[in-house]
Amino acid sequence: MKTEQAYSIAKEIYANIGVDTDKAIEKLKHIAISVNCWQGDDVLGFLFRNNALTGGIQTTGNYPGRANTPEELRRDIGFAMSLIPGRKKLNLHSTYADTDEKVDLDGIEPRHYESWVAWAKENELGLDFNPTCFSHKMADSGFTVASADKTVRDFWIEHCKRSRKIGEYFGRETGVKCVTNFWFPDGYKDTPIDRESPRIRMTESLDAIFKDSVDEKYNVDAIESKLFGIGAESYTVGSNEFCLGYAATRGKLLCLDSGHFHPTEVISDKISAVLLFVPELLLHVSRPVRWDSDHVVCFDDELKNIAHALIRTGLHERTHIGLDYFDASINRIAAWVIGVRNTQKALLYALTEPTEKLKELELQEDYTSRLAITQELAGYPFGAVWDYYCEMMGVPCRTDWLTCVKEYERDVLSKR
Ligand code: RNT
Ligand code: ZN
Repeated sequence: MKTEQAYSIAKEIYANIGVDTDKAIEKLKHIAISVNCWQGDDVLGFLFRNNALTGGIQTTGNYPGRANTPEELRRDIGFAMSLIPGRKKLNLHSTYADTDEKVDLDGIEPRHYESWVAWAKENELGLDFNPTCFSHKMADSGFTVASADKTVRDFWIEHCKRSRKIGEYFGRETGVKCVTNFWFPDGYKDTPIDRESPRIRMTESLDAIFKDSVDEKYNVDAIESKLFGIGAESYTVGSNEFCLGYAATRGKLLCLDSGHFHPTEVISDKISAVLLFVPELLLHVSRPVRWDSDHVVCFDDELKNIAHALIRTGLHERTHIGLDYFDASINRIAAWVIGVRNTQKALLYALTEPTEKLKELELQEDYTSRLAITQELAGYPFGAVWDYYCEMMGVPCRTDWLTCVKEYERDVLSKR
């Protein structure tokens, strides 16, 4: 059956429960997803190509075809994006600077990212940014801005200050506000005696980083929390409570990474709680498997719950959705396409729910109907709406994109 025919039947089925699928599609079109550049080269970046990945994060696998230069990475991301419908942003780490100059992290400037800005403009993309407080000799002690060593702290403060300026430059140039996200790996492998001093130092460093004002029209800052890292199992300075408290008292965005929470703790329930206290939220959508393993985002229950938490009460309007994973065991382009398309699918799934009706039932304490309807909805022809959306946006339907990725692997990746 033709995609359009299937859609018109699906549209009618949804109309019967008061859901306008055309409207759902129209909304989805405008929700941007920020694509993690680091999936393309296993978080190596270009400034210090030979540095090992540190900071308690890890890429596993050695699938062939990794991008080795900014040009290769742009080509790969551009190709992946051609298979993904709707609005996108590109999320860069500072180490992805594209320059021949020998520059360290405390010396980065907007000009080192000019090629990315030109490329973003050409492709009508917004840009997001991240200081890179890991994979560097100044982070080898396991501490950056919370270090007891002032020289170390000052180095990272300078790096972070410059990162915000680069974010501001991105926003001004692209016309799309940049979110600069601050994540610090600081922590101890074994149980510390003093859990307070590093947190005091991190607070002071953050205040120093944010002292200069940056035009909020162009750049906003987010703070990302974490529970533990590899080699930092016992104590992480930037815990959830620390970051939430900091963001709430300083008017910063909070970044919730779905990979960072205890296996029985999920972020979908945190969204409505924290947005009462911080102005906006940044998500790092990921998939933890037993630890913060950064598996490719799947269309699973938690992803659907995250989408529901955003869409049902309109909180997506105060949330920036970014992805954060790095899987080197499968085709890296497929990894991008699968993760972004799944995220969009989950949003569409939430957009095709008769939410108002369900809210009413909830207030009437008709929990039987609430459960019955949500369970029946799982069997609705949602796939037909998604396929129709892909077709109208001019990107491949269903698994057709995989054929394109296989061709690209044969013609481009396998020759690297
Ligand atoms: C690490 C954080 C952080 C990184 C990226 C590369 O635990 O999730 O966001 O994954 O910045
Ligand atoms: Zn993250």
